Amino acid sequence: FLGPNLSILSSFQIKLARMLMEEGQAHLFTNWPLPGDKDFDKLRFFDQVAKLDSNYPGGLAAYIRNARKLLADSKAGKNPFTGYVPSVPNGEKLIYGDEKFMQYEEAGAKEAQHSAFVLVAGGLGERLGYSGIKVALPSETTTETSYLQLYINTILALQAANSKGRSTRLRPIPLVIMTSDDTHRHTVELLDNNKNFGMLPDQIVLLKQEKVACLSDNDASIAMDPSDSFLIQTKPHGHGDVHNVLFSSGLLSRWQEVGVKWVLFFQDTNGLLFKGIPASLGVSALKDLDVNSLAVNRKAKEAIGGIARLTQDNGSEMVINVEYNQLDPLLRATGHAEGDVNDETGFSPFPGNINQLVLKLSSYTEELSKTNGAIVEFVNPKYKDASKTSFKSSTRLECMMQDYPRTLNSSAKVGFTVLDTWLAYAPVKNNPEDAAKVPRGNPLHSATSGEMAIYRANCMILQKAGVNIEGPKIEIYNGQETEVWPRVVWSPKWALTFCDVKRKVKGLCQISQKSTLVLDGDNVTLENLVLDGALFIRATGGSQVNIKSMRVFNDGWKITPVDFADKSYREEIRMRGFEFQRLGQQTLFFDQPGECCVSNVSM
Ligand code: UPG
Repeated sequence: FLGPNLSILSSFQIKLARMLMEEGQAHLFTNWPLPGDKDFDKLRFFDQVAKLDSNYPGGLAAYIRNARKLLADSKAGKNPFTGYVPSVPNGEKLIYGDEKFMQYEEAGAKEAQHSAFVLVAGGLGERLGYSGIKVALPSETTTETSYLQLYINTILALQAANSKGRSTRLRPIPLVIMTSDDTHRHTVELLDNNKNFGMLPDQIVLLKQEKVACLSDNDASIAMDPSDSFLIQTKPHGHGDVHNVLFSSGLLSRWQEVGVKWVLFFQDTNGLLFKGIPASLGVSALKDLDVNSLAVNRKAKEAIGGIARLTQDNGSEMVINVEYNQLDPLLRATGHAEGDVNDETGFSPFPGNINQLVLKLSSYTEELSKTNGAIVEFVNPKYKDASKTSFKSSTRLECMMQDYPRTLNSSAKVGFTVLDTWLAYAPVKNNPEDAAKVPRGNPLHSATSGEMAIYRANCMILQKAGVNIEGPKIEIYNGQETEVWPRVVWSPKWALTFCDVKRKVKGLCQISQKSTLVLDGDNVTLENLVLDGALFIRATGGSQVNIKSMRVFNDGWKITPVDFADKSYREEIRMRGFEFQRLGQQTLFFDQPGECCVSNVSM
């Protein structure tokens, strides 16, 4: 079939060509020019085939076969959950700040030292439409801490908390970031320009996911790029790639050797994510779970997956995420005529998957060794018509990281932990225009709501610790109605758990609505602080600061609206619809070791 072209190919390339022929891909070679003509392009083609082959568990042949099967199922109208009946599963529901919560937090904060963290950050964030990478966005604009910096600061703070009082240095907690062609270079630059935000160079590993071949028909014929007849068209395979890239990197076995027990997966923009992690890790550890998915209450039909128990006729069952577009039809098809609806609590009975997973490393490694890093995939072709014989545009296989438990056998301990939404989940996914259209009462998931959620969570935590906080104002930014609480931000060094907060806030503290409070440093305690304005406290270099009976009054940082369309503002500000006007502030900076008490001061 390649005729005289065989002479320009290596034996490996000939093997790849044979494989493609055997897998029904002869169309790729029709009209290949004679040797001497476009030889460089032909080799370029085989380089790409070799890459696609090596990046997929089982190689390109396995990809084509899996695609053919999934395309046939899709044509026949079989969904992955055909034959399963959904019901509401039992999981651990935590109430922030109660005894049980604090026990789990204490256990989890310690377990963090035996964990590895994995951030999936290969997504383009098309719905958000931000021109940069999402992890570089400020999580809030009071301190301008980016998401990546916040995540790294928190992991370092967990490490520091575990090292306290020990004579030997503990092993650095590893962080893996999965990038893609769309995000890799910018992620490297962000880390380089900021000296890894304080992490050691070998503490962070970047693993890049690769795209997969596009398919043009139900026979899984590989599609060529319309603008380059020697380039296979490719598209992202989804965040589920994280399991394959981790498995192939060899990191899992290295982690096991050095005593890592848990792997925590998380996503690119959730400023609250680490607030629920210690307690959830505690749940995994104390219940010895193989899989623990973090979840929040979810409005029916909200665009986050629902966690459901799925039972088959033969009694076998699994607890798994069912994507929001599948849950409603599945319920309707199994006797729930109304589909996914809110119950008397005002939420769907199926908790919302926030895609933060805690996996037990030993069983995770064992399972991926069986599958060679592969997890369950799906295909979602857009058909031209009801005959389902041709597609509007090429398709490809996809996979989602939360589908990992689908191949586990029934003896695996798969659970989930439900946390309060205000505490644990505020992603930034929607652009201002789309967020403004979200029906009232449903989460906006915009840069505006993502930032305001951080202030709200911190205020609510302080309230639970006994601080008197003036309630929020309702304001509209970028057409989105939002609760504006006092802008309270603390660095992870100041507090990682509710216990930390309770230890550091004493007496009668009061914070007015117009206030901004930023706390940075692991040894700052507040006692009888009255704040009506902006106050920044930073303690470094071993200083131990006790603020006692301090009253701070100034004009503070005023929030002023910014129009999304006003290009005179930078994008990060425009997209949230407000900025701070710094009218007045008090800054206290301590950098000398030893105790320092600020008492009976009014400023
Ligand atoms: N991502 C990758 N590679 C990809 C695609 C995405 O790394 O090929 C990353 C992305 O950067 C982000 C994460 O994966 O960090 C999730 O992507 P996103 O587009 O935000 O996810 P959704 O499609 O909104 O949904 C996921 C889960 C869903 C869950 C929701 C919670 O599929 O079940 O409810 O996240 O935020």
